Amino acid sequence: MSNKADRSILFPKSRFAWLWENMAGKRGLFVAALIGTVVYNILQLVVPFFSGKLVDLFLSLNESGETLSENAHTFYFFIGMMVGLTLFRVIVVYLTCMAFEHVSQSALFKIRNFLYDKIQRQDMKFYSTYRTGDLMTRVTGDLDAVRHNIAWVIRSIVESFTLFGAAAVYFLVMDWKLALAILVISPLIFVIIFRFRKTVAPKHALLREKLAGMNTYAQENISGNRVVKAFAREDYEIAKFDGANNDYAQTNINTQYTWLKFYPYVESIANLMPIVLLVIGGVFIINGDLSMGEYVSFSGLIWAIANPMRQMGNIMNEFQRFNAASAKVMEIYYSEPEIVDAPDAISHPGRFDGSIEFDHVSFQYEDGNLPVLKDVSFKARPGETIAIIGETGCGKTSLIQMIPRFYEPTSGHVLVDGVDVSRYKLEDLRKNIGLATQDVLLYSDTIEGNIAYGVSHLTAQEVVKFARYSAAEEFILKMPEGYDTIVGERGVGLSGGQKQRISLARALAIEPSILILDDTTSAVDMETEKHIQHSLRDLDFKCTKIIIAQRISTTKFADKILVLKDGRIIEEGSHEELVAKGGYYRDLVELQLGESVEALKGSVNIAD
Ligand code: DUT
Ligand code: MG
Repeated sequence: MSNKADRSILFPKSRFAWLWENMAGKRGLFVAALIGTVVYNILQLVVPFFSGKLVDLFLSLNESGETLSENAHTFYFFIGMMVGLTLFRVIVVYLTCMAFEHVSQSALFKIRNFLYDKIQRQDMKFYSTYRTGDLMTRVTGDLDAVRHNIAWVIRSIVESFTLFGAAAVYFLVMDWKLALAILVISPLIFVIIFRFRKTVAPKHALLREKLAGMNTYAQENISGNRVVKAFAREDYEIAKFDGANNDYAQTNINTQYTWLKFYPYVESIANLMPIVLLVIGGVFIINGDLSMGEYVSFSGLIWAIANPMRQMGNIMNEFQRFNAASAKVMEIYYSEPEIVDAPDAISHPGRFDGSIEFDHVSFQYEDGNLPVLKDVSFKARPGETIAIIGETGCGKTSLIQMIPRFYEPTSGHVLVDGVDVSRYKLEDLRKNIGLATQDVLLYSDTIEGNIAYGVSHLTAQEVVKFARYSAAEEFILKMPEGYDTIVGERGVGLSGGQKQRISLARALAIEPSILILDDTTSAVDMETEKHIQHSLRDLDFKCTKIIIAQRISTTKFADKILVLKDGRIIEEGSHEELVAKGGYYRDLVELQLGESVEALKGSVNIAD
């Protein structure tokens, strides 16, 4: 919480400078809309002005004994002005509304695209920091509060100040003594509004957190629906969401009620004005200091002083909502991924040879308190297959994530083709690495589209080739529409092993110089796995393979096996060497193959 507050201080621009920046291209229109707002609010004063003139005209007729028809042109002039200017005002109001809407939508569009771009380009740390529901809130609700600020809040502020200012000037010009008597009350409003702002600001910040929390619940539940169903926890989840929803509603009510505490004071002050006018204005008329017409103008305009004051609470409320929301949006807007291209990054558009070296690599997650990798060193020559094995949580996934530079070592270096990976352009490096992750995610697309994800120009024959490599062809052809079958959100409709095979085909399809498979065959049967092993050895492109596996049948054929324990390499060598050595790996072989060590020794021909 505190570091987020710190971050808001670090924004390189103020909120309004930021809005202005994002109005680029529409700034002229925005300024025109602001001027329009000033104009139509000044015009609001015109009708009461001419009513006053009319009243004075009638009264002067009474006194001079002239008839209205003798003064018809003045009468029609006043009426004509009132009608004409009112029509003009309506047109200006219409155009300004359109302009504000246009500018705000355009800024919204711009910021939203920018944010999406930003989010796409973030590093792994970002994704483990921000919850999906929270990010979704930022690009939807928060952004709408920002838009609302342009379309309504800024406009209302200008409107209120113009009305108030114009009315005040008009009053002062007409009769400064009466004007002062009325206006002297208004500064009180600012004291109240200021206190209101202090009370309501933290409530809006809280409200915004509650909204994000509720969205996170909803998002997690909807994407995790299968777990909910499996554990028959629907009622529990519904209750949990109800709780969050209720909490949000209560906070919302509480925030809205805040104004109610201040409202009576503001309303009393606003209502005091007509009374002052009545009393003091009456005295002025009696003394002959004020004409009846002027009195009518005054009373016809008293709302122009009182309403902006009443409106202040609303505006302040919305402004605080904007404040809370814009801080959230700007936090993402100005966030920078830590893992980026070095200023003098090496361009390497072609293939890599594929040699990999870990040079005393240690690593710890920023939010973790224990090192995950400790002094890991090994080498893979181009085209070699390295298998990594080790108990769950020992750091296998963390290790391979250093190669495409998803994370950076806390100390030590990861080298590809003899160059530290941090020296390459990220895109060049990653384009050369085919990765099938442990947690398979398929897009809502056809099977063909999923396989060709990394290479959009892949031909149908090539898609089939890679599906064959990954032993996926057989089941794909059995699907209702073969390669054109749409696999649903997160691959619903496919078995775990089927998803893994599509993910393997997707990784192979980019013909990477380095192929990384993180437990990719864990869910396929032995027979299928054998097929995959076979094709991996006979790929028609050269490729270094790093294979994380739990099965001896997978690791057996590797050029080198690394046994990882608690982030350290405890054994390293070929299958035969490790079996002969007798350690963790041999125990594992025994466990999995159920053979005696003696028999094993015989089968692999290792002389003691
Ligand atoms: N860890 C974190 N933060 C993360 C990911 C992992 O602190 O974002 C911790 C959990 C674990 C250690 O790092 O204690 C190693 O995790 P890793 O995922 O590398 O383990 P693994 O060997 O891949 O385990 P598994 O076989 O279960 O996939
Ligand atoms: Mg893992």
